[in-house]
Amino acid sequence: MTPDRKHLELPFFDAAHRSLGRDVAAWAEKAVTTIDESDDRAACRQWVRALGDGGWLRYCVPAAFGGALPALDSRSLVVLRETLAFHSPLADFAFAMQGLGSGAITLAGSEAQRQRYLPAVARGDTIAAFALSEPGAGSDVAALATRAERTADGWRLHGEKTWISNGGIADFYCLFAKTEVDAGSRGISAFIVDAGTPGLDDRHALAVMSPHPLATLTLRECLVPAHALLGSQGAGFKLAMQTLDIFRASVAGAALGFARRALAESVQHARSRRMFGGHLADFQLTQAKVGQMAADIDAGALLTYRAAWMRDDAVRRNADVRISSEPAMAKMVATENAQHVIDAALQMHGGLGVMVGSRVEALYRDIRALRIYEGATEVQQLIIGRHALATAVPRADAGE
Ligand code: COS
Repeated sequence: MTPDRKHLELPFFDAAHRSLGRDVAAWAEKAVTTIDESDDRAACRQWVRALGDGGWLRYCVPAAFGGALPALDSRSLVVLRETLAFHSPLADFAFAMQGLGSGAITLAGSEAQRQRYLPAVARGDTIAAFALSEPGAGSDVAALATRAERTADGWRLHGEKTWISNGGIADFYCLFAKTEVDAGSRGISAFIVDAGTPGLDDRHALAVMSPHPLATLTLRECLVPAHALLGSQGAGFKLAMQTLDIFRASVAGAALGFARRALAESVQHARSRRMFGGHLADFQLTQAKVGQMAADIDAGALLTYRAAWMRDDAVRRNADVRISSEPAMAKMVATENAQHVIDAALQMHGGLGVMVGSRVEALYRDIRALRIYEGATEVQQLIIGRHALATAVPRADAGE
């Protein structure tokens, strides 16, 4: 099944995005037939290898460190994730984690850290992970409790991280810990922790409804060198937020890929399924449902492409502006709408839709986590609402 690419004609995109969309679609259509996804960990390793060999992971890092473009390009990330997600949620996951897991190094790493980690991520030689969440700190990042204490020649890490994507298969973790306990969000710092560091246990795998590599990490007397500190001490919270600001629009891209696949499956089914002397597609009920699905997808798509374009435009202008509200809107609307679209697709498939192994049944499970990870819908509402309250133009008669 080939994804519709008409949206790439929109003015948010340029010629390079259009050819990227065409090329990755052709590649993914073939690659998906070569990878056995029955074991999610083995499949993710294979996808990272294949994505590296195909050159697609070069979009996860800047050109100076083996990347495809001078800076991370949000629209390319969206196009790639949308297309990969259409074909394989695991391929999308493997791609996305290379970007999210190394994003903090791209943003704040020293020259030595960037040289050491980024080219290998772009080649697919190493697997990256982003370790922020904890049992007691998911949405409330400032509440994280993992401690990093100074030693004579580095840092001692102690605590627990959980729901860490690529946990157990990653070669390194960009990990966030408190360096000052009472300083709230200003007391958090980032570290690069290599897998295999004594005191880091990443073997506790977590099983989830849409299987992908996920684990709890335990840090006990985990000693890392001074040069493992990523960015400045105390700047970890902002670094995590800046990384998420980039990748949230791409989560929306993945949701669009899932939703477009569900719509394509539904259209195919409605045209071929015979019912009451005609086809399912002949009924107004079906036409109305498909109409709603298409409009829901486009609403999410326009917000997603706007968010990605805004960031790329700011990078192009070298403008020092924070773009948080628009990616938050994109992620919230695209993932919530995709859930509705996929639910409608499953309903339209009737009994076939709940058969384990059917495409819409898998999508129904795949989409759910996207409304939670990288900031739940409620967190996005908070970000959007705070921004609207802070930036609203005061009424002339309000006496403000
Ligand atoms: N970029 C740069 N700086 C940012 C920022 C951003 N996107 N967001 C917040 N900051 C800064 C603020 O400006 C503030 O700076 P000062 O201390 O200088 O004033 C500081 O960071 C604290 O910000 P804020 O007060 O908004 O923090 P909160 O504790 O209220 O938390 C939310 C804000 C809830 C939005 C944040 O914790 C969040 O995004 N949570 C979800 C995390 C998430 O996505 N988890 C999933 C993990 S990956 S699967």
